[in-house]
Amino acid sequence: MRQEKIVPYRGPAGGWGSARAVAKILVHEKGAARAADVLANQNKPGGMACVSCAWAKPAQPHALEFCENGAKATAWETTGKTVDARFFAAHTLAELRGWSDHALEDEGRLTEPLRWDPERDKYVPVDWQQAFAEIGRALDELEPAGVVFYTSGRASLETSYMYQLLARVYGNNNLPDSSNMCHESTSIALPQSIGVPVGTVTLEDFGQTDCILFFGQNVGSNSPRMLHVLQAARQRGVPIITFNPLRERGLERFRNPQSPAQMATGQDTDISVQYHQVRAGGDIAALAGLCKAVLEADDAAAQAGAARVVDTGFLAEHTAGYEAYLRFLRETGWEAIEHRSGLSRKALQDAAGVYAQARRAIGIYGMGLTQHVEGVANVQMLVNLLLMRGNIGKPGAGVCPVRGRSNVQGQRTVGITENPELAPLDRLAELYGFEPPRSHGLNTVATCEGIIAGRVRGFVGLGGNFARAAPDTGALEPAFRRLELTVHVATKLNRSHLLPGRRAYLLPCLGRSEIDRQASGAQTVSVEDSTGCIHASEGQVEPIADTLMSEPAIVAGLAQACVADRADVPWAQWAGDYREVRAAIERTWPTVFADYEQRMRRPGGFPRPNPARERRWETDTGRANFIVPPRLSAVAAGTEDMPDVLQLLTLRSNDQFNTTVYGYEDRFRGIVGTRQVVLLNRMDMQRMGLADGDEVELETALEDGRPRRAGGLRAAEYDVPPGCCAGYYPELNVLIPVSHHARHSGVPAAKSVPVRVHPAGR
Ligand SMILES: Nc1nc2c(c(=O)[nH]1)N[C@H]1C(S)=C(S)[C@@H](COP(=O)(O)OP(=O)(O)OC[C@H]3O[C@@H](n4cnc5c(=O)[nH]c(N)nc54)[C@H](O)[C@@H]3O)O[C@H]1N2
Ligand SMILES: Nc1nc2c(c(=O)[nH]1)N[C@H]1C(S)=C(S)[C@@H](COP(=O)(O)OP(=O)(O)OC[C@H]3O[C@@H](n4cnc5c(=O)[nH]c(N)nc54)[C@H](O)[C@@H]3O)O[C@H]1N2
Ligand SMILES: [Mo]
Repeated sequence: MRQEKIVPYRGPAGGWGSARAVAKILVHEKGAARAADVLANQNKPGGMACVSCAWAKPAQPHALEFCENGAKATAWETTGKTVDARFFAAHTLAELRGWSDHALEDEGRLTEPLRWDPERDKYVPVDWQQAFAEIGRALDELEPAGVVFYTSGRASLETSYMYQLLARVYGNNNLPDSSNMCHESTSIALPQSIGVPVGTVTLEDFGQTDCILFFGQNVGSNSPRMLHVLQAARQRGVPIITFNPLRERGLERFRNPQSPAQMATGQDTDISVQYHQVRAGGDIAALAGLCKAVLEADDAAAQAGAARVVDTGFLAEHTAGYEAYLRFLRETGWEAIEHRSGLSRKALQDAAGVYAQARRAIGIYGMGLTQHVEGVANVQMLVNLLLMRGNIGKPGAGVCPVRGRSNVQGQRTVGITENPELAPLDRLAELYGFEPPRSHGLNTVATCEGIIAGRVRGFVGLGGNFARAAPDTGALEPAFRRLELTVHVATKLNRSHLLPGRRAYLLPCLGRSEIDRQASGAQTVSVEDSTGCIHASEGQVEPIADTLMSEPAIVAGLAQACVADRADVPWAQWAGDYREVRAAIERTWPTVFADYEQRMRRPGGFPRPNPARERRWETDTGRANFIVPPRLSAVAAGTEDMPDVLQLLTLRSNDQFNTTVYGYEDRFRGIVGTRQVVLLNRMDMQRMGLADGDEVELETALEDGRPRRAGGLRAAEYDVPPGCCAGYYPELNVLIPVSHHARHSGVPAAKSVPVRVHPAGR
């Protein structure tokens, strides 16, 4: 039994706790030497681009350019532990389905290609070529419209390019990806507002900014290397203002583990100068309040004949829709703003006052904005605030979505999308002599619906843990088992692999940390970071088993087995030399990838073109658009004011990477030994007659005829705003209906799930 403990953590982010956590996982994974070889060059030229988060890799790296969680991710991948045929001979899938996410992956790296034997309910070894041939035949028998090709945002640009081409030659645009559960709200919101699908901030901007606004991103756990630029900004006196329902430690205080002085003296850097505990889904209102306060200050300045607070020159020359937006601000009362945001007028005016004094400001955000029913409007409201003072397209300013998986942004750049309008289909037709499908494909939500309804018959997954990361896992898991074909390419065993279709294959691949030798020698791959810079990445250690194949080789193997004669694609040649794939990518997008092979090796990589940075607006109006939000709340309409309903936000701990649970120490939140918790406000607990430690059950408060419940949870009093509660992802995904997702982007609304809390047994 693990010891469970929930006590407030008083230390900083970073510090000795961070150093100890790294040491602990290196020992646990029995691969410390392998990990050390990778870590020495992690995120540096000639090294490996970290497989954890997508934060920028600086041209001048620190001596150790990795963080606690980057080290964990590397140790996880370079582990000395392996699972082979013996393991699978000993366990049925039914038995393994009873294991925890942690226990499954903790067995170590997958080493042999496997096929499910339905008679014995076990995975048995299969020869690689045999597996490809069988999968090829199975795909051939299925209707292309009913097969999906999922990717999790880790696969390289080279693999992703080959994979989208495989899907399109096979005959569909069914390319759901992890981005559909993540920053898709960004990819929909930003093109409408500023004409680019990505952020406009680079690392240099952090050195020139005067103010940083932080919305719903947990930097201390999810992008810790970013703490270095934040610390440097704080040391220059730059104010950081945070909006987050939880008081996340990385946003409060940081002790740099790489600074001997800070470590020895125990001196921390305060990160946020103001911390506003906005209600879950309250950001549209909070941002409306900030904009309204800026407008009121501007009105006063205009009346007094003083310098204006808004950037009138920028507004006139570069924006559209400002008049309508002003009307919206004037019509929206402070009372509604306070009620919906949970923040006082005074608090919002204080924050706006700091913002209004800064000449250059950056707006950073993460899942706290994107994963709501009005996630797209959330992002557009942040842009509205920035536009009022001309904070887009000048040094030291801009919008900064912090992407999740290490190449999730890049996958879209090379054609992983279900939207045919975003893919260069004509160019693909011309280059490879086939007729690409023109109809819209399935995104993640449509894939879930299709699997549950039985319309989707085949699932091919390039990485990830779809059945666990997606919403409505209670309905999705049994539906997965009714599929005709499931194929997973993976490094470690996870729950999705235990839900076999009638025919099921599990194909083990090399990790990015491993040396990838092909016909032309050791290969390099490339990835795009959160700031739009494209970098080379090289494997550093010998593969854990010589039976593994690389992801490009597996994609080529699948393609040759089922679509070889349908297009003029040199699959085998590409798998033998990834420079050829890069040349093909460059031919497909000559401007973005000009001189790809040389430029990706430059320290800091090379930036993709970003017109908004230069104030060229590729929008419908040719200008940056102010967009009025449809409502003042981002949560599901009608659930805002239901008396017994709380808005549940699902969280990552500091000891997990998405569905990969490294351990049970959410150190910065002081939650140890358990993930089965619901964090509740003291007032809500009193109202419901709950005591700290009581066992409770959560029930989804959206009616569609299907009850959704999660039990065995421990109620814990915690500093969350009244009306909100929090618990862990993926355990609570059973509570999220597939239909509960962001409008326009389809991102599951995992940060505001309306729930009721029931004491156990009631
Ligand atoms: N170590 C580690 N690193 C990771 C990951 C990981 O799991 N582990 N995952 C990677 C991936 S794929 C992603 S997408 C990113 C995710 O990184 P983040 O974007 O940080 O995502 P989360 O941790 O889900 O939640 C973000 C924060 O949003 C806050 N929040 C919740 N609801 C609201 C709201 O309504 N308004 C506001 N303002 N804030 C809110 C939460 O309290 C939390 O602090 O991290 C990446 N990096
Ligand atoms: N409730 C709730 N749900 C969420 C979220 C949330 O905040 N709340 N967050 C969403 C977000 S932001 C995301 S990005 C998704 C994540 O969804 P996914 O990307 O699908 O899930 P991961 O847990 O990141 O996938 C882990 C698996 O990837 C495989 N893997 C690891 N490395 C490699 C590799 O190099 N190659 C291959 N082929 N496989 C590899 C391993 O087998 C491992 O088990 O979840 C989403 N779901
Ligand atoms: Mo993500």
